[in-house]
Amino acid sequence: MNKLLAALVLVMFSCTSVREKNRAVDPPRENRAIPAWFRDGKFGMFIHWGPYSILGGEWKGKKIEQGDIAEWIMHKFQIPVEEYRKIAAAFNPTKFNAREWVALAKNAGMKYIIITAKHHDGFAMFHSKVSPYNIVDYTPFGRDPLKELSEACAEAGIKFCVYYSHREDWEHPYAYGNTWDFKTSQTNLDAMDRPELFRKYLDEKAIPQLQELLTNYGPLGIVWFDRGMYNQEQGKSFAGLVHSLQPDGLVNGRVGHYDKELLGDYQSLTDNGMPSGGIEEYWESPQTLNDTWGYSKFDQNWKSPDVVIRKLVSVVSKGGNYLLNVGPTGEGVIPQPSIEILTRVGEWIRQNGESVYGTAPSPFPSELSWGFSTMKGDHLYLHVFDWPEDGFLKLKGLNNRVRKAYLLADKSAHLHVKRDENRQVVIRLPKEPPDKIDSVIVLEISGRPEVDPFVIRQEADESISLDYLSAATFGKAVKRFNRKGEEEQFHISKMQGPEDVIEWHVRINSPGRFEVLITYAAIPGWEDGCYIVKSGGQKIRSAVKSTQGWYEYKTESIGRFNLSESGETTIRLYPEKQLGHYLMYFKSLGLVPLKSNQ
Ligand code: FHN
Repeated sequence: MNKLLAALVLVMFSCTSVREKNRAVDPPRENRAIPAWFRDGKFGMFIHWGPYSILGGEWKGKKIEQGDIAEWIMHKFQIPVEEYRKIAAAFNPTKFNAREWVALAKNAGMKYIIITAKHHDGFAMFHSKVSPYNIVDYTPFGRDPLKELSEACAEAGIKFCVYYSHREDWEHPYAYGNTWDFKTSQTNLDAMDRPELFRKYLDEKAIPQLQELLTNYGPLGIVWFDRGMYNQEQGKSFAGLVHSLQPDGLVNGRVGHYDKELLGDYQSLTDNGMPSGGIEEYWESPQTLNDTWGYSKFDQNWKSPDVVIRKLVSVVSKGGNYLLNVGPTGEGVIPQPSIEILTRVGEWIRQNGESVYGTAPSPFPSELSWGFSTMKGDHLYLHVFDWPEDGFLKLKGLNNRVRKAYLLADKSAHLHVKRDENRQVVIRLPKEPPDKIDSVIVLEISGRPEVDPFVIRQEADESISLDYLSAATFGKAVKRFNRKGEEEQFHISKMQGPEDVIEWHVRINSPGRFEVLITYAAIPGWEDGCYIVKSGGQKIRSAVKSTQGWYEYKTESIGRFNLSESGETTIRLYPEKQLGHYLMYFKSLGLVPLKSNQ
C-alpha cells in the first residue's frame, strides 16, 4: 500500500471509531432527551433508610451475615408483619438532619440524591394519605424526611429523587414477596399467582403512593424503581405516570419486566455492576460503600476512598453514572466511615472535577494499561492509576497532534510530549505522581480525538471471536445492557435497516476457510428478518429464527468464509431490508477454522 493510500485508510478507520464513540452520548430513547444534570453530573448518592435501619442487621439475636444485605432482614428472618410494625412504630430518628446529609453529598461532589421512599418492607418514609403505615402517622417522629430532604436539596442545588419498590411489598397482602404472613401474596417473580389481587395492590397502594410522591415533593430528578414488574403494560403505566406528572423526571431501567425489551429512560446495571465497556445508552451503576445497602452494625467492610475514586473514574470513562449508597442508622446518622470516605472523595473531586463532570466516555476502543480516560471536546483526560516507573506514559492509537500536555493539578507546568517509532504518544512525567490514587494528565489535542479502531486477532487455535465489545456500531445499532441474568448481560440491538451496521476489524495471520457461527436472541414474529454477514466480496445471507425469548441466546452455523489472504479485513453484519422491528439481539459471531478436508 502506498503512503497516501495508507493515510487515507487511517483517516477512514479513525473516523469510524470516533463516530462510534461519539454516539455513546446520544439520547437512548427516541423522544426523551436525557437532561444535562444527569448526563453531566455523573455522581449521585443513594440512601437506603427505613425501619430496618433500627435493627442494624440483628433481630432477636439472629444476625445478617457479612456480605448479605441488612434491609432484607424482615424477609430473611420472616419477621411477622405484626412484629415488624412494632419495630416501625418505634422509629424515632431524632438525629436526622436533612441539610447535613445534603451537605455531605454536595461536598463529596454528588449531584443528585435518591432516597428509599418505600423499600420492600412496605413502609412509607413520607407522609402518605394512602396508607397510615408511614413515618409521619405511624411513629413518634412525626416528621416527613422526604419533605425536609427535598427542600434541603432545592436549597443546595442538588437534584432530589426517590426510590419506590413498585412490585415488592412485604406489608401488603396482595403484593409480591411476603409468603410467611399472607396466603394471598404473589409468590414468584415470573408470573402472578392472583392477577386480580395484584391489580388491587397496584390500585390501592403502589400507584396512588407514586402519585403522592410525584405531586407533593416538587420536581423529582428520577423515580428509581426496583426488582422489575410482571408485564410491560404495568411497567409502562408506572413510567407513563412519572412522565405525565413530572415531564422532566427520569425513570430508571428496572421499571419493566427484566426479561423483555428494556423500559425506562436509562439503564440501571446490576447491583455493584461494572461493565467491561462499550455501552452506548445512558446507564448508571448502583454501588455499595460496604456490602449492604441498609445499615448494618456488623458490616465494616468499607471500600477505601482510593477504591471509590477509581470506581467513579472507571464508570465515568465507560459512559456511566456512579450511584453510591449510604445506609443511615435508625437514629438518622450516616455512619462515620461513610462520612470519612465521602469527604476524601470530595477532596479529590474538587481538584479533578473537570475530568469527570460533563465528560464523554473514553474514545479508545480498549482499556488502557495504566488507568482510564475521559474527554471533553478537544481535551483528553488521562487518569493515571499506575504511575510509570520509568517516568514515561505511553498512549497508543491517538492520531491527533498534541498541542499541550499538563497535570490537571498544576496547569502551568507543561509536560514534554513526543511520538515514538510506533507512533505512540509518549509523555514525560514528573518522578512522583501528584495524587497516588489518580493523577490526571490533560492533553489538549487538535480537534476531536481520532483513534485507531480495535483490531481483533486470531486466537491461538486460529479461531476469531467477534463480540459486542470489539465491534463498532453505525446507524441505529447500539451496544446495550439487559437486566436478565447475572452474566452475559450485553448485546447489540436496534438494527432495523441496511444502514444499521455492526462492524469489526480483523487481522488475519493464518488464512483459511472458516465456519461462521452466530449467537443471538429473537422473539417470535421477527422471523421475516434476513441479515447479511459480509467480508470483502463474500456474503452470507441468513434468515432470523425465533429463539422464543428476548434474551434466550442461541448459536447456529450460517455458512463459510474463505479468508485466503493475510492482513486486515473488515467484517460487517446488517439487516438485508428495512424492518418494522429490531433484527435481533446480537451477541457474537465466531469464525471457526475448517480443516482442508472439511
Ligand atoms: O432488593 C434490592 C436491594 O435491597 C437494594 O435496594 C438494591 C439496590 O439496587 N436493589 C434490590 C436488589 O437489586
